Amino acid sequence: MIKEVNIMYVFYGEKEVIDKTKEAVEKRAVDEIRCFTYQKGKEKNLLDFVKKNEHKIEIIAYLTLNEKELIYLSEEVNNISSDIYQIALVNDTKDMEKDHALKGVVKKDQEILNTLFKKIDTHILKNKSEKLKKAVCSTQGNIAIFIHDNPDPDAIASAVAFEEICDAEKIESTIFFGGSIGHPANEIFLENTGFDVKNIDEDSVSKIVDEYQKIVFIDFAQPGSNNILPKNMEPDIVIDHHYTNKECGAKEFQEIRNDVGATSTLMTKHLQNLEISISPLLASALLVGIKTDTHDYTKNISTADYKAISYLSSLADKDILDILKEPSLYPETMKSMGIAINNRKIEDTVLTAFSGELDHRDDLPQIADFLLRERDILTVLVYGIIDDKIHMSARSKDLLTHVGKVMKNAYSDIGEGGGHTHAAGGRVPLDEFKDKKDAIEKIEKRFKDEVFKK
Ligand SMILES: [Mn+2]
Repeated sequence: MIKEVNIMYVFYGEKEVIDKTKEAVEKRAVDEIRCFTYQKGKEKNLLDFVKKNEHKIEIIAYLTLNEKELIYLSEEVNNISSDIYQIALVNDTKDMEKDHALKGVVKKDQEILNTLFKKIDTHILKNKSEKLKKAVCSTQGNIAIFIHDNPDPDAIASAVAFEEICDAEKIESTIFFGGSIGHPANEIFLENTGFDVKNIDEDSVSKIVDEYQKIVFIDFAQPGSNNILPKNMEPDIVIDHHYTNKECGAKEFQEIRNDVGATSTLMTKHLQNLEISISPLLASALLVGIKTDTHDYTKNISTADYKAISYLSSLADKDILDILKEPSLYPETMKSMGIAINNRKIEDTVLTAFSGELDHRDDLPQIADFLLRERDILTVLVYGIIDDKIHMSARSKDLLTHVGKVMKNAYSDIGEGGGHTHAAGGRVPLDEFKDKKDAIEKIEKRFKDEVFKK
């Protein structure tokens, strides 16, 4: 198992500080937090704990201890292991800075917790990158980097960033994914970047797992769901930003941070910490990764993402970025868009449009996004025929309309419908209707009835 990051708090009295600290630390990038009440005369218990768990403890933060206790404990801990990062809240930093055992001191009456955590964060992130490098370096062969099925710019750019770390350490690596490339925008991203990622089928997975010495998961953590790997696969390294309550069982290194918007943010930080240069192409690709995963910087975006964006912006190439940001559209998508524009019907702020027979299901959201840009339009439904079904995509910027609920209420009795507040989808089998004309009428009526019901 990998060495855990533990923060151990030694505290003494002042309950309010402790509660606040616990709250703040829970949002942090630490895997485990232990809190200890310091009691006078019981120092030995604490030190025994440190001795026993020495290999697991990375950080000790001392809160609300007096200076004498602090100096004594930090020196004793330092004797046990000088690798433990010790940090303390103190009344006066001047006296404490002389002390060698403490690596960081923060004056108590300053913006205490923020400063304390900034120091802890910096330490954790730097250390994380070093640990990642070690896990890469110790490879006795090749590394297989897996990304999820139908990979998006975030997964692709992050995997390429991981490859850069392998290259820097002269370790051979290959990027693999299953399924298809899916969304046309992702296919175009791949074409335009020219990144080398290999599409594989299930039959070749076991061969790859045998041949490669280390297995890396990028932008996903659970084998067997939305990726080509078998459920029982144990990865060596995992880097992801999706929330999970399951243990992914990484053997050497794992970083699962759902407090950031994209894996690209995590990879940018690692490249930065390890002083690996980022090419204009990769910087542009990582920027697009953050942009798409945060829905144009509106969803789950954090300070860490903004920091990565500002770092990458100075390295990216404007022309490449323009191409990657606004990927060109397929001729078939343009054709369907034209049909939808001609067929659009507007009632109040609601636009509905039939886009004919479609080649790709993924055309619909792109057409819906485009139609939502028409002046005075707040809600859009676009639908088209693929094989024996009507597929639909809906969008809304009307604050009173939850378009996911609209789709669910309008269609779940004859097909499927659902989604989020602003974006949703659905499908209904064609044989629910008499003919195409009947289908068009009923699909639109059901949608409008639901939207106007509010
Ligand atoms: Mn992602």
